[in-house]
Amino acid sequence: MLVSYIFVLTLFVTVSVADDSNTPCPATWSFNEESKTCIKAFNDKKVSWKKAREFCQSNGGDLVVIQNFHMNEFVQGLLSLKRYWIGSRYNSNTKMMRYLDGGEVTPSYEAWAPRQPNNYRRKQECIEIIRKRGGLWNDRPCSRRNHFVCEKPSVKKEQKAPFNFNQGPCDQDWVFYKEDGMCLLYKDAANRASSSDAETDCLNYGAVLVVINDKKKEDFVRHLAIQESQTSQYSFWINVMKGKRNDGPYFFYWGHDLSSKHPLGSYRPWSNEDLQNTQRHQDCVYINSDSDKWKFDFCVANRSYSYFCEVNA
Ligand SMILES: [Ca+2]
Repeated sequence: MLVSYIFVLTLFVTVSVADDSNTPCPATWSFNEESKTCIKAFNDKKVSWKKAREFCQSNGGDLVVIQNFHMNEFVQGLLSLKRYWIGSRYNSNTKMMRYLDGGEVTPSYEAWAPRQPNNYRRKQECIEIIRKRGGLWNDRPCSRRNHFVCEKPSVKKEQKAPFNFNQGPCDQDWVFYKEDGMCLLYKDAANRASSSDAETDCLNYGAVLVVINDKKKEDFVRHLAIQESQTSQYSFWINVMKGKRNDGPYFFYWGHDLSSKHPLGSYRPWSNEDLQNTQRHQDCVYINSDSDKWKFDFCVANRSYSYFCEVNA
């Protein structure tokens, strides 16, 4: 009886915590309940359909694919200007919709404005949503410039589940990583800095940039970044440096102090294409949120990422 009571209580608390969490989208993106994705209308640039798509992809998503009436209403509600590219194309000859994955199908949902799609001058294949026409669609030449609507995956709740982040013996705002007895401080996107400045900032706490010596710690830190930043775009510096002695081969070591030269452990999931480009003077290392790889970048200059400081508990 006691056991089941505890179970129910635990379940209740877990659900409450999940419901209390913020939207699973970055601050300026809107969560769509039906698609379970984050959606944003970009108002500050007008570009071709292809360029719009590239921009969305560089933000970890793609142009929005509107699947049904409710989603179309939702997207329309995000618009403040006249015309926006969306992520489907339409072939007026075959009456087929081409989606972003390249598949052509008879559309299951369409919201054409009156007398559209008209494939005017036979050059209109991309689809725009028009705010003043109640969110109805028009086919338009892909090379024309429009504002656009991007969509990207939400931060999945289950990504947060495996770890229990708590302060432990650490100071306020720091999170305890029990496995190696470290306290971690997250410096979010608002505090992004070059690797050198990040290192200096950590030194002010008597700390260093976070050391990632195995997959478990990397997972912990990634999930902490996702939770704290509320985004799936969370690249951050780690405490790895690339060095070179005279004309010798490149080597990698912990810490920014070349004299310390603690060699790296065996866990070093480099991006292969990066390893082949070690001549680029990109001597600092960050964890890229778009892949599970470590990548190189310049230590100074204007390369800014989030970062974690860490110090012994
Ligand atoms: Ca048209």
